[in-house]
Amino acid sequence: MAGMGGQAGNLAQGGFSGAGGGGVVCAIKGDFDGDGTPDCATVSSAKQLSFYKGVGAGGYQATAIVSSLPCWGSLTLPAVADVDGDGRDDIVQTTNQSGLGYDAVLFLGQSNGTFQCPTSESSASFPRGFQPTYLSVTGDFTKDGRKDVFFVAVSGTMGSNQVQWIVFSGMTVGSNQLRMTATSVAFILGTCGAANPTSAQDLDADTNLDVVVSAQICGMGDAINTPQTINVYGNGDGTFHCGGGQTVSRPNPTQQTGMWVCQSDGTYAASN
Ligand SMILES: [Ca+2]
Ligand SMILES: [Ca+2]
Ligand SMILES: [Ca+2]
Repeated sequence: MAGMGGQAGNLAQGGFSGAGGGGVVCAIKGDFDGDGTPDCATVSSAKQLSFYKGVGAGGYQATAIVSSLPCWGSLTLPAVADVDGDGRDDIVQTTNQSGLGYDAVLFLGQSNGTFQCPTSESSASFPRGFQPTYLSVTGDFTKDGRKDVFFVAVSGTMGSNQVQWIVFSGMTVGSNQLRMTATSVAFILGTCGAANPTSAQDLDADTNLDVVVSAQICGMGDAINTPQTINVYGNGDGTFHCGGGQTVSRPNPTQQTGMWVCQSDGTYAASN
């Protein structure tokens, strides 16, 4: 570890972020080897994923176990969850490196601290023409006992930005493949709009996991309106419905004024 400089004990600092005077903060945290103690993963500029085994109390072994990641370039805001159900946390990362659209890639945590990389570039794809927004939340949205990853996807086309709720689910233990479930949402955010999930919880106590989304709708002159909270209610199979007559603002000026109003069938409809 020569050249790392200055750290004491068994706290690894190479590759960690947020060290500014208050101790180290792990960039990607999860129990990747399944021993019950949180571990840390980092990615180097050489496209190698490093695993720092957790030793408890927020510490990590200083010596990394390095995986070879021939199909990956970077990890940005990855989701961490045990999506294949083997008791070890995994990493789900979105990417557009195929050039054909946005994909999700699944890296399976292994008991020896390495990660199993997909043999093909993609584990699953977003609907063509749609791209994920920045954040994700995890939880068992399909009620099969395995955690899934929820994204908001937008079309990104000029003047519209249609919205879909996207869930990626694991297939079987040890499989790098994901199943994508999309729910089309009958409203748009406007060109400058944005939306991200902020938490997963059972909002309506029907045992199906729901999602709270924070959305910003385009206002006049492409100004961003005040963020609004959208409750996204799970159907237990990876799809979702709206509820409670909830309304979502329509962007100006392209869609005029008015709201999208949740109908009794769980879909939104425009109302002037
Ligand atoms: Ca661990
Ligand atoms: Ca796993
Ligand atoms: Ca699930």
